[in-house]
Amino acid sequence: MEVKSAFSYFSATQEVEMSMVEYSTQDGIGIISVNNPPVNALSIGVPQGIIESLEKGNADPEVKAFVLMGAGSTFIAGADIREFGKPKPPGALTLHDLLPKLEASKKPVIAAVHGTALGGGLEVTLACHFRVSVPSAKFGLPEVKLGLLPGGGGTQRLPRLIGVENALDIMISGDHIPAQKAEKLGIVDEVIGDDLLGGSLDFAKKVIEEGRSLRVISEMNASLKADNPTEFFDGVRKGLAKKARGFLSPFLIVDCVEAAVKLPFPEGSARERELFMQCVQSPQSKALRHVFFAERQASKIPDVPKDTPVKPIKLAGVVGAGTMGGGIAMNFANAGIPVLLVEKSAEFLEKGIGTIEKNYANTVKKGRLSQPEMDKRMGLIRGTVGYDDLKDVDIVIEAVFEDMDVKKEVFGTLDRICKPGAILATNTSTLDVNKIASFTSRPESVIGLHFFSPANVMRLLEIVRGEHSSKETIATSMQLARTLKKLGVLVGVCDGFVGNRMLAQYGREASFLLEEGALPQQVDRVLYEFGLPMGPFTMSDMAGLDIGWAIRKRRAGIRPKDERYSPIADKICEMGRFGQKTGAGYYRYEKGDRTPIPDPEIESLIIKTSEELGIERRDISDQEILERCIYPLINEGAKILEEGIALRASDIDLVYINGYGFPVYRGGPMFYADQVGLKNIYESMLRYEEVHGKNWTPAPLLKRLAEEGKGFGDL
Ligand code: 3H9
Repeated sequence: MEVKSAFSYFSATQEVEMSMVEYSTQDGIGIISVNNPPVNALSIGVPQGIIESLEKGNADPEVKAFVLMGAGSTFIAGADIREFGKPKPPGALTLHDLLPKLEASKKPVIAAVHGTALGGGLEVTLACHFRVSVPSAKFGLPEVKLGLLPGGGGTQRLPRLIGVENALDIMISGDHIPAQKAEKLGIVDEVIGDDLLGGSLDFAKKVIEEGRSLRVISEMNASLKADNPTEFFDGVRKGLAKKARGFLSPFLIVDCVEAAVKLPFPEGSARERELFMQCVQSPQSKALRHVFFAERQASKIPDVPKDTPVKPIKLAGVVGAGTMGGGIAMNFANAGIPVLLVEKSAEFLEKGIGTIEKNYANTVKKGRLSQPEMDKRMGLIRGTVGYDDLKDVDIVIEAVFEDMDVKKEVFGTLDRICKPGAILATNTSTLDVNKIASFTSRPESVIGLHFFSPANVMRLLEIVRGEHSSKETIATSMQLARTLKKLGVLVGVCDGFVGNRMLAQYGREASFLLEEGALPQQVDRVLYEFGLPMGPFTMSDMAGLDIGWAIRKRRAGIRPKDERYSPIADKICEMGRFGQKTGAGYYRYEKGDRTPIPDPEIESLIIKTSEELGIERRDISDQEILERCIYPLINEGAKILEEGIALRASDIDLVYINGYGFPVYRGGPMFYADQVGLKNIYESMLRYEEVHGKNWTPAPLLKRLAEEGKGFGDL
């Protein structure tokens, strides 16, 4: 393929020439190739490059059609997310300049997709007259995941092409659609073979030879007919109310599609642009864009370079077939990796495997897994009593009782039995990984892999780096997280690591609020309205109060005498109320129903406790509840950062969003703190410190940043 010309974009500051769009011709077809690695985003310069190529081809009588494609590994993966909110250089042409030019081309434009056509990338294809793709291509409008809506005509063109309901599904879910489904829906005209260029040139020749008329989607209105659009869209909004609670953009997507149905294309498009701007400027979109980049950043470990050797994991072992162990084993089976599940007795093993089977069967019942797939996964899990079979595993994850003596025995045995180089991981959520490593002769192979319950569902994996964990062990664990479709975040050793250490602060203040005048339902309501799936007391009832009680009893002897301690949870446990599983905890529950019902008995218990403690109950504002619960998280996060337990503030955000339900649209506690302003938080903390003492002493890092007028994002 002869490259005849290249569009060049000169960066004013860097004086660097970049060929972002290449134009060439072959057999009378103009080939426009976007070359903007890594994902061919529509950065400044790309729309202009495509426009100039179109103009060149339209002026060339030899050229009869165009193929628009991506160079490298993908088609266009959307707008350049880094450019949102930044000023455009004067005169820079945008997607909005490009799209009408594509549609208006007198010569057919065929989008040829490989990799992913996402967001603005898919919107570019919708302005082309035809779309073809290789079988492995994927399509989607994932803007919603960034707190945005498809702002390049997607909300107006996609419903015209595939109908309102299908288009809404794609835009509201943000899911990637495989080529075959895209063809069935009518997004793709033809799935060509694996030869992207050859196949798309053949398709273009067919279009020319058959004299096919150009399909201009903005002029196709047939799919938009609806009997009672107002009722239909209200129904969609109602359906979203719970699913998308707290989110802005899914509802604005519905508004845009309603505009597509009710207004002519130009007016619908104007509405889309207006609502897109509202999204881009919203704190939610800023937060979600922060999370997008945070997730990519988390995989980068400064002292573990990308080329660190990674051990292949072909066979895994899990010690302990309880709830956690079983869930962890399912992760391996789901990823197609055979796994040995070890228990100390046949009875425990049978019970554990039975639970796994039941879990899979439920998923099959819900239609989310096929029976043959379930059988395949069950076939990958082999139960065994005793440790001998673990001699061949590449990694073993211990998920036994949280007791150092038990861990000592298990790790001593694993050290003896497992082959050299095998990774010995612990799923501990509370114990010292360095101490556990010291029970082996190979501390370099020991690491913490802290899964969250239910382990087969929760996306977070805290990867706890021990003092001696080798780079290879860390790199392999990070890679394993990706294989298991988890979000791996590297943390250091301390009590509770990142997540549970922060949670402890949150739970502590919530219980003090009860003593001072609040009731569980008030605290829970405030945090629910903030965006958490549930407040701390509903959460405790769900998780079970007995586990925390046992830990508190164990630690009673070592608790400092001057530390404020709330006895309310202990008193509730003493009544035999362990939460949902006993039908009562902070709330009461009707049989077979998980709805928490405020209980006068608990109310009296709380009021009586305040009396006993000599605390005069007062009205506590929602704002105080929010600050008292969230600011300690932030303060602890600052300490965690300072101690180097987390590599970056955004890692802490990911832990708290993915492990503890912090609303993703608030970007995590540290991002949220920057939005509130560290100075404001610091000053509030000082006020609370005056009343409540040293629990509220601001972390030195928080103090420094507040005084310097900076945020965690500036670190
Ligand atoms: C949009 O299009 C709005 C329009 O409707 C309207 C406009 C008016 N921009 O994920 P990876 C970077 S909104 C800038 O590790 P993978 C990413 O940060 C957009 N950068 O690779 C990373 O950088 P680094 C709608 C981007 O192979 C590198 O590329 N589109 C963008 O696992 C590799 O990324 C989307 O939301 C971008 N658009 O997955 C798609 N995309 O190396 C977002 C990626 O410095 N992107 N980067 O860490 C994705 O979903 C995945 O990146 C993709 C590749 C599936 C494409």
